[in-house]
Amino acid sequence: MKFFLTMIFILTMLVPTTVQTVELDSDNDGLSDDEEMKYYTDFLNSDTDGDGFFDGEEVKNGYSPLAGNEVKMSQHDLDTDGLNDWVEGWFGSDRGNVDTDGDGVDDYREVMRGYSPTDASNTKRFKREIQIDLTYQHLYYIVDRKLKMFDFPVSTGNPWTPTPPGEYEILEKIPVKRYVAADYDLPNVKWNMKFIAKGGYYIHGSYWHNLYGKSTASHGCVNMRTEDAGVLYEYVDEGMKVSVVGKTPKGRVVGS
Ligand SMILES: [Ca+2]
Ligand SMILES: [Ca+2]
Ligand SMILES: [Ca+2]
Ligand SMILES: [Ca+2]
Repeated sequence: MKFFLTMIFILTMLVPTTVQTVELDSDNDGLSDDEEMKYYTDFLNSDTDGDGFFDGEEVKNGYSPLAGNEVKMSQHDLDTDGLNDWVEGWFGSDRGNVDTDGDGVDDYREVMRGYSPTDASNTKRFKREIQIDLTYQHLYYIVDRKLKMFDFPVSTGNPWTPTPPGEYEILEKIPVKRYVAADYDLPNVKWNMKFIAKGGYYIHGSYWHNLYGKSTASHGCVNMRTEDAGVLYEYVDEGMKVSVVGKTPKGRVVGS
């Protein structure tokens, strides 16, 4: 019996006791001291930016605790690396360091190319896709399924030569191309990204109109401002998914 009780005693000693961790919030503003480090706020000042709202309250409602009144996290970029403070939170990167994982590539560039900004081994990848919205005549560059990292106005195919809705992928990238048909000859067209083989449908820069985001304009290709196409071209890889959604406006103009 004595042996038995001793065994129970020893076993009881081996069971770990639950440790209650209380996160320290020195200035009692709703953000723990640890969290204040992540937001670069003052852990001894409940209202770091002095706009009348507590740091914790601002963060909870999506506002920047650093940038004064009415500035959202998504409108503030502490380290000016191109990823706003909200997106840095999404990826868990350091809001005050342009190269969180120290692999020599900026957080922004990593995210835009589908790499994790917090993983120097670069084994973790994020999905990227291009979505072309015929209804609104816009093109989105989407990272990690949800984040619209780019939103460019475009002009897709006219109602009589529409860009066909569907799921495609980038087949080829060509820096400069000449488009020739019976009724047009367009040389020096920059930043061409082929996405439908049959018929030769491309996303490309265009210099002969300024209807982007307002009206359709093409024989089926997706026209962009040349500078926008150049920015997109930099991050697009062959094999990247392209989805064409929505409906071509019946009367060319958005909303018609
Ligand atoms: Ca605090
Ligand atoms: Ca504040
Ligand atoms: Ca940033
Ligand atoms: Ca990096």
